Order: sequence, then C-alpha cells, then structure tokens
Amino acid sequence: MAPGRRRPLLLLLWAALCVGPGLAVDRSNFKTCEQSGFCRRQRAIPPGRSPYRALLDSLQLLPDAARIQLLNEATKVPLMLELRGLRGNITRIRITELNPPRPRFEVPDVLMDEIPAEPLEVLGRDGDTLELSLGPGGPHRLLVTGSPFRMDLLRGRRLLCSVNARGLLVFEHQRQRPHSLMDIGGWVGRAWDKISALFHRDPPQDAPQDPPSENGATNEDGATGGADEKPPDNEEEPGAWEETFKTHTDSKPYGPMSVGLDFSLPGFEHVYGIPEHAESLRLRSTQGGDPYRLYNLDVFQYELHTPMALYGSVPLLWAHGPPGTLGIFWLNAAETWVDIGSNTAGKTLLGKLLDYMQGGGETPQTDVRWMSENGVLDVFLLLGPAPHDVARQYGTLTGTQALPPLFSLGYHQSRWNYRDEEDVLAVERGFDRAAVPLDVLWLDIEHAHGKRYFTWDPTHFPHPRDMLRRLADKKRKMVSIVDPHIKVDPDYRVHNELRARGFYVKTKDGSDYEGWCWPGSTAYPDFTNPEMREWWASMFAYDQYEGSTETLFTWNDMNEPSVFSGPEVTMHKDARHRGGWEHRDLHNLYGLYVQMATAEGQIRRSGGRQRPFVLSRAFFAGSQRYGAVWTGDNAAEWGHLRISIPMCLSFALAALSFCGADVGGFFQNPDTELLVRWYQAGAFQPFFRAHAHLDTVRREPWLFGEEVAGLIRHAVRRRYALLPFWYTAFYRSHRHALPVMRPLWMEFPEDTATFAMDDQYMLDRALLVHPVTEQGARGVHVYLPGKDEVWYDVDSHQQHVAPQTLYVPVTLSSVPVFQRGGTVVPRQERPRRSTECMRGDPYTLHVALSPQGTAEGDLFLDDGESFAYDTERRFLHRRFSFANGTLTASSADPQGSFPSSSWLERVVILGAPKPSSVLLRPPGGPETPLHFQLEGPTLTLRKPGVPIGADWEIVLR
Ligand code: NBV
Repeated sequence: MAPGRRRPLLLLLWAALCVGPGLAVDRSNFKTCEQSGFCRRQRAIPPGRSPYRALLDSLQLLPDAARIQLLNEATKVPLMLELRGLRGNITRIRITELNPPRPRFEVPDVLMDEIPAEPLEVLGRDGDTLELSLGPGGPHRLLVTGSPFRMDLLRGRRLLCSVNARGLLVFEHQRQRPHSLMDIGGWVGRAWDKISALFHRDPPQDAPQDPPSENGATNEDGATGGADEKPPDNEEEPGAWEETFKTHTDSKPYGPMSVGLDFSLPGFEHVYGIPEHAESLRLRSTQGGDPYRLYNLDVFQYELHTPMALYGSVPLLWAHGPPGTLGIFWLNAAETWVDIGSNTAGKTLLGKLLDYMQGGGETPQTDVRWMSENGVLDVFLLLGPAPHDVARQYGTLTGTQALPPLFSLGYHQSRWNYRDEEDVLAVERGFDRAAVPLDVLWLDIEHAHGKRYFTWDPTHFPHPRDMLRRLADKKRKMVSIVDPHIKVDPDYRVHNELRARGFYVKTKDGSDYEGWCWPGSTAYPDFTNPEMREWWASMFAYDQYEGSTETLFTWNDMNEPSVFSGPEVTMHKDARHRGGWEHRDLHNLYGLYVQMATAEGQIRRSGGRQRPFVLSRAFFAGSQRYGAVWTGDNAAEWGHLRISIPMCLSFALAALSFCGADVGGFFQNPDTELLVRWYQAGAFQPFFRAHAHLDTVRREPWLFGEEVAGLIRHAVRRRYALLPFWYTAFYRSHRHALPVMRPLWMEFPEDTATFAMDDQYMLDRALLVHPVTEQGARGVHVYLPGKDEVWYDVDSHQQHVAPQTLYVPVTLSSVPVFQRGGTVVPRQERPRRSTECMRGDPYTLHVALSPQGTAEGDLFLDDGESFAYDTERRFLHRRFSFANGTLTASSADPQGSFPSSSWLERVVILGAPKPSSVLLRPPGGPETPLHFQLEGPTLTLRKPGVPIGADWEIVLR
C-alpha cells in the first residue's frame, strides 16, 4: 500500500492515543517475562544443584587470565570459563561455548582500551576447590568449586559475592533444530546463506567473523560442529525456535541461545542501578512479580514503579551496604531481565528488629539473577570497596561523561512544536522580556520537511540560517531533531543515498527493512556499520545539512529504535545488521550508535575543534561518552516530578551524568504550582529543559502572570548563578568518573539512614538538594547526613548539625538546598541572558566552614566549547582551601593555563567568627585590608578584585 494512504490512519491512531483521557501504558503491547520465551524458560528453573561442573584439572594459567573448562553434566556440552583480575579491583568472568558451531555475538565498541590484567596465581587446592588470587598480594581471592560449579569471591576473610551459588547458570548451547521442525529449519538456513552472501561486508570490529550457516557448520578444528553430537534439549519448548507475540512472529533460525547467571551478595540489603526504569532508586525484590527488564523500548505513557523496560538500558547493578560497595556489569546488548531477591524482603521493620534482638536473624542477603536472550556471558565485578571506587572502575571500563559545552548546562526551551520562524523568535524575545535566562531553543519533528530529517519545512522554516543567526546574535543556540527513521521516498536524497549504499538494516530475507514511523514508511540506517556511521557523520557538514550552522545542535529521538509497526513498537529481532548479526544480538546498542555517529558529525563539521551536544532518548553502557539523555515522555503529574529524581540518580550510577526530565511534564497540562515546582527541581538537575507534547497548551514562563513568571525567573537564575559549580562538577565527572548528581550514600557510605533515600541527593560533594515535590507542601523533612558535620541553608545561611532530620517550612518560592560544611562553591551572580553573556563575569565564592573551621573546593574554567582544554591544556583549574583563618587560592592543575579576565568579586564565609580585620595578600602585591561585613552567620568580603587565575590569600584576624 502506498505510504500516503496509510499515513492518515497511522496519525489517527497516534492522535487517539495521544489525547486519550487519563494516562496509562497499554501493557498488552509489551512482553511480560512469561511472554518472552527465554525469560520464561530460565525462570522456570528453580534454584538448586547446578548441572555444571568445573573441570579443575583443565586449569590453564595464561599471563593475563585463567581458563577452566565447564561441563554441563546433562547435555555434555563443554563451555570455557575465563577469569581475569583487572587492575584496579575489577574481576572479569567470561563464559563461552567451547566449540560454537557459529560465533556468538560479543558486544563491540562499549569497552574502552583493554585494561591491563594482573597475573592470577593458584594459592592452593582443597579437594574440589581451587583458590586463586586476583592480582598479586591483593586482598581479593576467588574460590572455584568443581561440582557443582560455583565461585566465591572474598576480600580478606569476608565473602563478598558468590557466583552460581543458586545453580542458575544457564548457557543454551547452539543446537540443531528438532527433526519435527527440520524442514522449515533447513529452509531458513539456506535462505540465511543467501542473505549473508548478499550483504555481508567486513565483520564488526572486535567481533567474530561472519556467522557460518547453522547446518553442517564446522568448528575451529574443522570438525563438524559440536551441536551435531549433542542431544537437543528443550525440543518441545514452545517458543524456542519460533515465537509469536501479538501479530508478530519472530523466526528464530538459530534457536534458543540464552545465557543466565546468579550472584549472591551476603550482607547487602540494598541494590541500585540497571536503568532505565521508572522506579525508586533502591530496586525492589522481584519475587512474585516480573524481573526488571532491559530492552530499549518506546513505551507510550509509561507508568511509575514498574519493572517494565523503557527507552535505555545500562546493565550495571550496584550493591551497597556494610560490606562496602560492589558493582556487577553484565556486558550483553540483547534483551535482558534481572531478578532481585532478598531474604529480608517482606520482613517488617519489627521483624528485622526481632531477628536482631534474638541474635538469630539471618545475615541479610540479596540475590541477583541476570538472563539475556543471546550473546556470551561476560561479567565484570567491580569490587569497590567504596562507592567512588565503583564509579571509577566502571569509568575505566566504559569511559566517562563527555564534557558538555557550557551552553548546554543552561536552560533549554522546547516544545513539540514551535510553529515557524516567527514563533521561534517571538518566544526568544519573550524570554528577554520576562528576564528569564535562556540558552537554547528546540525544534521538534514538524520543523523538517515532511519529517525528512536534515531538511526544513519550506513554508514554516524558509530561512533557517537567518533564524539561527538572529539567535546567535543574542548568544543563543538551537537544537533540531534528527531521528534515525528515514522516510522511504524516492525524492529524498538522504533515503536515496542510504539505499544506494546498502546502508539500511535488512530483513531476514535480505531486503531493506521497512517499518512505520512518523514520516510514514521508513527505513532504518544500520548504525552498527562503521561505514554507515561515517556517512551519517558527514551529513552534519554545513553543506550537507543545508541551513545548519555552528550554533545548531542535535536531538536524537526514537532511537530504541521505535518502529510503530514492529513487535513491542521496535525492530523485528530477526532483522539483520552488518556482518549478518541479528537485531536480537545487539538491540540495546542501536541507540548508542545513533548518538555516537551524530556526535561525531558535529565534531567533524567543526574540523575537530568544537565539542558536540547531542541529546539521546535511547542509551546503553558507554552512552555517557556522547552527550546527554533524558527520561522520555513523562506526564504533568506530581508522581512524575518525584520520579525524575531517582531516575536521574540511577542514570548517574550508570555514569550518565547528563540527565534530565521534561520540565513541566510532556503529556498533559501542569497547573501553575506543579510547573513552578518542576522548574525549581529541574534547575537542580543536570539537563534542564522544558518540553511539552503537541496537544498541550502553551506554557512559556510568562503566560501565567507575573507571580508565576517571577518564581520561574528566580528558579532559572539560581541555576545560572551556580553554573561555575555545575561546570566544575561536570569536569570532575569527565576526568574522574564521579557522577554530578549523587545518591546521599555515595558521600555518606556509612550512614544507613541514607541507603533508601531518593527524594534528596547530593550535587557533587557540596550541595544537598531536596526539591519540593508534593502538592500544597507547607514544609519538607530534610535529612542532613554525616557525623561531626554541619550544613548551611543556602538561603538563610543558618547552620545545622548532622545527623538530623530537619523540618523546613516552605513557600512557593523555596527550594531547600544545603551546603555541606567544609566545601567551597563558586558562583557567578550577575543575572544574564545566557551563559555566553556570563563569560568574563566575576565570581563569588561561598565558603562553608566545617566544625574544624576548614573548607575545600575548586573551579574549572575554559572556553566552554572547544577541545582545547584537552589538546592544548587551555584551562584553569583553581583550588580554594580554608584553614587556620586563611583562604588560599592555588592551582589544582598547574599544567593548564587560560587567559581569563574574570576576577573575584565577593567571598561569603559561613560559620566564621567575627574577625577584627581581613587582609588580602594578592600575587606579588602589597597586603591590603579588605572591607568585610558580618550579618548574622554570614561574613561577606567585598571586592577582593584579584584575577580568578591568580594565587592569593585572604587572612581573617
Ligand atoms: O518528536 C515528537 C516526540 C518528542 O517531542 C518527545 O520528546 C519524544 O520523546 N517524540 C517522542 C515522538 C512522539 C511521542 C508521542
């Protein structure tokens, strides 16, 4: 059927969904574990004796690994276990088929460079248990037990983690299709050979060679594939060789290939991470419900507190508790489910207390079970011991947050859609009139000509360059959307080129895979293909993307990928990518590649000079290297405002520091109270963008009267005043892998009261934020953590000792924020139109003293846009420390230099006794007295006037 004929229907369907009353996800569109063949199969296996045996005598000690064969006693299929102790307390466990008839997918492009492995040593053998050291002289040892196979990882004498202790290791080896299904199987095999011949190119980097055909495959020794000799199991298992969900049938030419493994974590009661779920920060036990699902999906009108999958996936789970902090990184890009069990789940506090008093309670323990549809088993245990260590270990493996261009930390105004160029410019003027700072205006899908990305609607956006120039004159930028679904249209150059170059994802039969999405009939570029990514990147050149300029940046939406006509609104699992890999092998990676190629395009268009800004909806482990992410289509409801905090915190634990939620809520219309509260909360989240659905009423800040405009102005200005602090925190995240937004327990790992908290959080190590997220709130209870610590209310400067729960009365203008005693927060306090207008503005330092009268903090600054901070070390990293009544400014990194004209305008010291005099010792100059003022708890030093890049001292006498 011609695309034009089906489109109205499609739009009608979506319109009906979009405006329908009340918000509720249509769960029937998405699989439960029971409906997902491998999840059902694996979950049906109860814990018990593992059928696997480790053949300890097969141990091979290589310079960087130990190898041991595993044998499934039931099927006699051999596997290979590979153990590595990586530098920095990381243990890697890989399990693969020993003689695979066809290579299995191994995730490429996620891990950074090979991390050096420490040689493993055999420390001894006690009967059926082998003891290995994980790195020479280190505290970690691994006990490998032969039968049943299990592993126990110890730090000193403490058991940290057991692997396969519940016997849930599953490795569905490749096998021949049962005879009853053979005819179809043979046909699929032959068809596959033809398809591979049609579009196989080079195999993926780091990945095995093209998969051979399934029948009569040969193994490395040239012998017939192992599968031939093995008795096929699961023969009758429905869904093993073909699976139907709703109207979609997934042909599974390679049969069941899932993998799974269990981990027991004694002493741990709290686990976190594995975004993306609309869930509390602390993960719940999944006993009696579905496991958490990791499968990038476009979930329309998602609900809160469900384990359902959302747009992105990072298979990294954190455990934190008295034994320390531990991470489990499960490197697999196929559909994955995670079960969490706990022996304390369901116990009331009283029950736990009774256990404790009777001294007989079991040690709390969390059990985690991972199940993936395909691939190999490749797990990294990040052994901490502290939260910051786990963050760094994960950063070493997958990279750190890209340093955002400074403008992108400002405020973004978006809606689906700004109508035309006049509308854009009127909105922009509105911000000036309302005196609300603004850095970026966004254009959604309607700006492109018939949703043909890289083009502009000729009627509504006839002069994009002029529009961009007018924004740039006001020191503002623009973001346009570029989605990965490409309109199938012979008059569309982008489509023609992709088709001609063979760059589209293919169906299992070898033709271009087509589906339905916004533009009608669409095809999907194969972003897993590096040549395709090169081409995509080249499309961002100014002469390719006509009308674009250096102030136009990009938004990648729908990159799960979303396919309206596909199973679960995504791509068919048996679609084919370069190298013959099935979509099922790498589904969760697709979105990462889209953002990677787009970011690369922006870098290239600037000749490698400028840092990119790309927002992506889908993500995977490693996406932090390419830009920002957001929590997708939320709703204008209080619950959605509340959940934005734990969602961004769990993104942050997965190294995705640059996270935000649509301010105001995407669906529905917020009332003014919710809108104001959302601005206030959003101003304290890393990515700060208001966005709204096409059918919502306009909600630019000035549309609700001066009171609301004033409250929003105040919230946005607070954000801008703190930009030096945000930027420095991002630099730290980029350099040292520490998240910008942090759960309290990352900073207070011993304070058990913080372990389940997710209505308040830390920014970097200095600010504690507790946004107001309850309707009609008159006050909030803020927990101030720590021992021998003090906190200062950033508005009243009042000091509070910790630990305590403080009742903070609030009005509509309050956002409870506290600065930790012992920190220094840099600010730029002159209200400006945009970040670019703040360049060269003077700084104010807020010095909050610890009970010992000390404080430490820093400031990073550079040009805010280029890579020169890295390539030419053009930056300033200043350190400020206060001790013995003296505030000292020095260089935190003498290798950097940057010509900044900024100077120090003010120093605000909280918690200092009244001095009799204050002296400034500027660089090389004479000591001069400084004017100071003590008002209540606040000591203000005016106009030190020293350059921000200089070394100086201020002495309180
Ligand atoms: O491009 C339109 C929207 C966009 O505004 C939103 O932010 C994305 O998450 N997009 C989804 C597609 C349609 C959603 C109903």
